[in-house]
Amino acid sequence: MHKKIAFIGSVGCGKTTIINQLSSVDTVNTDVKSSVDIGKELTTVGIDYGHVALGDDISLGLYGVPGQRRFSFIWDHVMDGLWGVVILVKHDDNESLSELAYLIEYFNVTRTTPCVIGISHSDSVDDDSFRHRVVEVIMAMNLNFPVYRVDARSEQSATLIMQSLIALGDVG
Ligand SMILES: Nc1nc2c(ncn2[C@@H]2O[C@H](COP(=O)(O)OP(=O)(O)O)[C@@H](O)[C@H]2O)c(=O)[nH]1
Ligand SMILES: [Mg+2]
Repeated sequence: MHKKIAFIGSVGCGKTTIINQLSSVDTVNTDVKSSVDIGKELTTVGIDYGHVALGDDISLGLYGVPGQRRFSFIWDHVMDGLWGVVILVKHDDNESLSELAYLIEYFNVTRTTPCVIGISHSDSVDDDSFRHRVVEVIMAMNLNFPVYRVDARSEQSATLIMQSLIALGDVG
């Protein structure tokens, strides 16, 4: 059984990083130099793809999609047959927070969708107030998902996200 998981979130929130961290095969990345200033040199124009095997019969396909709305035609491809969603929000980034509701709606995330939210770039932060703001956004949409502070570069965070998602989806 192959399950498709989308990694979504605004530019620079760590989608490419966490997929590289998780994937058991070499990932496919399509980062190129951005033509507009987005605060970092490389941006993903296509999708990132990674893969995780769970035992013999379940595999997870990890699809990272570009954060910018002008690439939403790629989101439509990834949405087809989607099983779960990981949303990354960059810590203390209001733009990233304001994209959250839009992405949840666009990707048709409902109460029954396995979904986990990670707040990235929060590794040196000791304050939970931004996380509470994220929780408020999803509760206002009548949704309730785990919201963790993560470091997308760390194996521990990546594993936490995937294990939560798998538990929510009751896989295995
Ligand atoms: N400190 C820190 N850096 C991160 C974290 N997540 C990503 N980064 C760094 O932020 C940059 C952008 O990450 P990237 O994965 O390309 O973001 P994407 O646009 O969502 O694919 C890279 O230099 C990452 O190493 C995090 O949780 N903490
Ligand atoms: Mg990327």
